[in-house]
Amino acid sequence: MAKALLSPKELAQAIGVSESSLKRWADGGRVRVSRTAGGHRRITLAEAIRFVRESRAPVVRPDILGLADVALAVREGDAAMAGSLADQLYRYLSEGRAREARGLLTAAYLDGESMAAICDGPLRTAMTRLGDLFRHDERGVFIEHRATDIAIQAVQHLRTLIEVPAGAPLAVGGGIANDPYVLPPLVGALVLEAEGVQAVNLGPNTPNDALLRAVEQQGAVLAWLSITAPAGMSWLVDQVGQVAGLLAARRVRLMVGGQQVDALLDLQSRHANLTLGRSMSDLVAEVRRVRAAGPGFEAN
Ligand code: B12
Repeated sequence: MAKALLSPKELAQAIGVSESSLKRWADGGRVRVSRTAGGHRRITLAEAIRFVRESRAPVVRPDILGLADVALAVREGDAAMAGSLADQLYRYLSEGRAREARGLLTAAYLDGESMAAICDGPLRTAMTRLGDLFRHDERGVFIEHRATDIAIQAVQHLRTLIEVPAGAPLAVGGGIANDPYVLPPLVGALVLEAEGVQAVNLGPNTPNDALLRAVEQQGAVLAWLSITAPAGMSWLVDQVGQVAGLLAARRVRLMVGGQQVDALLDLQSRHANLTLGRSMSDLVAEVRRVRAAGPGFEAN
C-alpha cells in the first residue's frame, strides 16, 4: 500500500523528474503540499495522482505511489498484439488475473482517462463479452463469476485513488430491490466521487425504505438507482414512482439508470425530480447540470 503522504523526492522519483523541479512546482502552487511540524513539504497520494493526470506526467516508478500493479499491465500493453484496452481487460478478467486488471484500469486513470469513460468503455465492454461466454464455453459461468469479483476489486481500488473534498454534497444509491448486480451501483459511486460528490453505496438489492432512511440520515441531495435484472414493467414503474415521489417531498433528486431503464420512459414526465440515464457519462452530465443550476445541490 502507498504511504499516506509522499515527500517531494518520492513524487519526483515516481515521475522521473528532479526533486528541485518538484519543489519549484510545489512552491508555485502546481502541486498542493502540506508541511510537517519540522517544515518539510508533504503531498497526499490523491494530490499526486491529480497532478500526474493533469500534467500528463509518465509514471516511471508506480511502486513508489503504491501502484505497483500498473507496471504489470503497462509492460504487456507495450507488447505488440495487446489490442485495445477493452480487449486487454477482457483477457485479464477472463484469465482470472486480478492484479493485471487492477493495474490496467489504474494506468488508464493515471493517463488522464475519466472514471466515466473507463466504466462506459472498457469495463462495460469486457463485462458484456463475459456475459456471452456461457453460450460457447461450458466454463463460461465460473469464468464470469470470477471475473465479476475481479472487476469489483478493481473498481474498489479506483475509489481509493480519489479524495472527495470535505463538505462536498452527498449522494446515496444502490441497486433496486431484488436486483443482485454489484457493479452497476458501485461504478455509480466511483463516478460520483470522481465528480467531487460523497457517495454512500448501499449495494445490490436495496429496498426503497432503506434508501429513504439513508437519504434522511446522511442529508443526501441526490439519490441514484441501478436497474439491471429484468423485472416486470409495472412493478418497476410502481417501485421507482414510489421512491421518486417520497424523495421529491424531501427535495432530493433521483437519477435512475442501467440496462432496464427503458421500462421507465413514461415515468420521467410525471416526476420533476427524476432523471433517467444510460451511462456513467449521463450521470456526470446530471451532476454538472444540477450543480450549475443553483444552490440546492451544494446544500450539504
Ligand atoms: C455479472 C453478471 C451476472 C452475475 C452478477 C454478479 C454480481 N454479484 O454482480 C450473476 C451471476 C448473479 C448474474 C445472474 C443472472 N444473469 Co447476469 N449478467 C452479468 C453480466 C455478465 C455483467 C453485468 C455487469 O456487472 N456489467 C457491468 C456494468 C458496469 O455494466 P452495465 O450494467 O451495463 O452498467 C452500465 C450502464 O447500464 C449504466 N448504468 C448502470 N447503472 C446505472 C445507474 C445510473 C443512475 C446511470 C445513470 C447509469 C447506470 O452505466 C454502466 C456503465 O456504462 C451481464 C452481461 C451484460 N451484458 O451486462 C449479464 C446479464 C445482465 N445477465 C443476464 C442473465 C440472463 C442472468 C440470469 C437470468 C442468468 C440465469 N439463467 O440465472 C441471472 C439473473 C439474476 C437475477 N436475479 O436477475 C443477461 C440479461 C439478459 C436480459 N436483459 O434479459 C445478461 C445481459 C447476459 C446475457 N448476455 O445474456 N449475472
